[in-house]
Amino acid sequence: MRPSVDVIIPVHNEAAFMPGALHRLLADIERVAADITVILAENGSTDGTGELAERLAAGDRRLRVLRLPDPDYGAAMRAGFAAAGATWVVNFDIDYFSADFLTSALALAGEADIVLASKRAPGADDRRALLRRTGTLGFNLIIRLLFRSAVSDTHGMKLIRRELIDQLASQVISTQDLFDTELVIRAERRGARIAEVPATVEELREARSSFLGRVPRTLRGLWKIRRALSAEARSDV
Ligand SMILES: Nc1nc2c(ncn2[C@@H]2O[C@H](COP(=O)(O)OP(=O)(O)O)[C@@H](O)[C@H]2O)c(=O)[nH]1
Ligand SMILES: [Mg+2]
Repeated sequence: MRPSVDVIIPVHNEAAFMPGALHRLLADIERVAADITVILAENGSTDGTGELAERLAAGDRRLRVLRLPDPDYGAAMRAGFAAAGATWVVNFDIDYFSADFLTSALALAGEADIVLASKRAPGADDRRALLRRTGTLGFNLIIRLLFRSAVSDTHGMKLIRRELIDQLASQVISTQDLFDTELVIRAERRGARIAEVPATVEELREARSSFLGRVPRTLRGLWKIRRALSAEARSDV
């Protein structure tokens, strides 16, 4: 039987990039042996992304759109996961997705609750600039130290069993891009079965946020996650 998969893509001010990217994505996923619905989770766009997404979805049964008022990556992801009804959910960015990842991840589905696309696993091919690759390495070392995480990359595409995401998504306190990392850390703490597949990463466009500008915000966010997890551990005993 073909597995069912809901692909959640957060989108914010993507009116220029989204139509071409979606066209490619929808063509690529035809090759995947699964019943796939794409859920665009838009919030807070000021460039008409939400209206455009709704127009595109009106002409395509594989597409759904969720819209929320305020720009917030984490809130969009949470809403997307809550709306998912398929056995598996996967999260892609509009500028970073891969049908091949989905195929490899589904092949591991019998033995995993969550499959991560890793930019650092053996066999990965990370074609981004040196600064970004170094940032990914440094970030992962911090995650390992702060949270005793054993995975090689928490940030990127992932396939998650829906029962697991149903339990986890509402617990995640992080907004913005740390949402992904906190989700993976929480999955590890629960003893979820985690698998990694090596990813090929080629940026389809320049990163929109400044790398160095993100560092202090990221460190503050990680500290907040750590405090929250410690407080939860104390209230459990
Ligand atoms: N819904 C929603 N999506 C967002 C928000 N910020 C970023 N995104 C989406 O998240 C994905 C990754 O964002 P991007 O700007 O490429 O981040 P970067 O690659 O980390 O610089 C893209 O699909 C964006 O449209 C937000 O505030 N709300
Ligand atoms: Mg990007």
